[in-house]
Amino acid sequence: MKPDLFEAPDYYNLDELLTDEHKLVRDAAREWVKRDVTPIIEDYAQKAEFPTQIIDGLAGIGAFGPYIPLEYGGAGLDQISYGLIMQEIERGDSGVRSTASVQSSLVMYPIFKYGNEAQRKKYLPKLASGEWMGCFGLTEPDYGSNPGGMVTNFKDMGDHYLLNGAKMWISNAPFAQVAVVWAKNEEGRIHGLIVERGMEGFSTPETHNKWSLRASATGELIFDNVKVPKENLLPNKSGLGAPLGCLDSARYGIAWGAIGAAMDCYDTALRYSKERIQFDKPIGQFQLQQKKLAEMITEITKAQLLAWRLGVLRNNGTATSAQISMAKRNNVDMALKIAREARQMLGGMGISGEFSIMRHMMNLESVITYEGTHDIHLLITGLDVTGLNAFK
Ligand code: TGC
Ligand code: FAD
Repeated sequence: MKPDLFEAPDYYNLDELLTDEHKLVRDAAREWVKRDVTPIIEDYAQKAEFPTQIIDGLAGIGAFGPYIPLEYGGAGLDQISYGLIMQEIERGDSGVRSTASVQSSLVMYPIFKYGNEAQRKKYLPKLASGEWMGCFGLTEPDYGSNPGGMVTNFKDMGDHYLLNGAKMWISNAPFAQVAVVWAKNEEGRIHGLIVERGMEGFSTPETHNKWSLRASATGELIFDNVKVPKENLLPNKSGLGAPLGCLDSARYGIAWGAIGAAMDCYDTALRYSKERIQFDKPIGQFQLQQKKLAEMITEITKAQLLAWRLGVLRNNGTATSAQISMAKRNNVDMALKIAREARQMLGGMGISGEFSIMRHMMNLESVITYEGTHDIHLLITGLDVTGLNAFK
């Protein structure tokens, strides 16, 4: 891996829209990624292993529960700071951002929002410090885009619940101590349950042979007559809207994160275009390469504006789920297209682990699929503007 010379593009002086706190938080995350993530991440991606040694650093930059109040161990920051942290982490690697997204928005958020005070006090501080890692089980082998059809279920046995079923494609599953699991009760109503490693009948086999998000651990969650204590049910919200509410928060973070991956690809291609000589000229002097770079910086700038405005709406508490879908869809697609173009600009070197581009490109194939596929988010926008539901 080459030295990390990353310089963040800010074509429209968007820093002027940020507060001093935003910039402080962003710069701390940027420095940490340069020091502790980019020097090692290619090796971990190559060997398909999550670098557990970065967990303390992620906690240190406030990546675990950035917007969770300080009294529960969170960083007590606003939504734009949260977005900027995700952007910087994904500049390093989407898989590392996945680990942070899941911990914050899919594990800490539901415990904070739908849990009771005892659950908040028991789990949130340990999750914020990284002492415990969490995962989120919604997707099942036969229910991905349509999670409402899930078959994982629990029965009331008087003094405990009995949980049966299986989840797949679960980020952090192989090492998580805590799983927030969505399952149906006997009336078919979806509830969240906190399942802990060590409960009898609960296992988390790892998913191997991924060509994407290789530095993130993915696995299954298997529940074979797991006895879950009654106090582990999240009491304050049920129905499909409960897990989908968590996804709103995670999808928002991804809209920012994707900008980080795109910025890294653009910055790498820009630098390469000035250094690589062909036909006695830097390749950046050829109009075809300039077109690619000009389009990349235009799309990054548009995505930055979209994410910033969405952050303002989130801070005001007025962002709709459909607005979040639009930003997730647009920004991930933008990043994936930039990664593909940037890879071509590096020629043969574009496929090498000497540079980050191919890794970003492969990672983004997962990012455009998880948290709602590109198609699903388009249909959410379609429903929002027409009032006509393509899912029913
Ligand atoms: P539908 O009938 O539309 O809605 C059911 C109930 O949910 C409410 N709702 C929402 N609530 C909060 N936030 C949202 N975004 C919401 N969207 C819908 C809705 O109002 C309704 O409430 P109520 O009270 O009337 O019951 O549901 P549907 O079955 O038609 O499905 C809609 C659809 C397709 C949009 C939804 O199911 C969907 O988003 N599917 C995509 C599934 C998905 O995103 N899975 C992600 C799994 S987690 C993951 O990928 C983590 S990767 C993490 C990482 O590594 O970073
Ligand atoms: P399907 O739902 O089977 O979709 C297949 C294709 O059909 C897609 O192109 C889709 O867009 C299309 N399609 C589906 N429905 C429609 C429709 N109505 N109209 C038009 N086209 C449609 N899940 C979790 O719960 N927790 C996690 O931590 C998690 N982490 C993940 C990590 C990775 C690396 C990956 C790859 C996935 C992860 N997921 C996780 C699962 C992810 O959310 C699902 O893969 C995703 O929601 C899509 O579901 P599916 O794979 O079953 O695809």
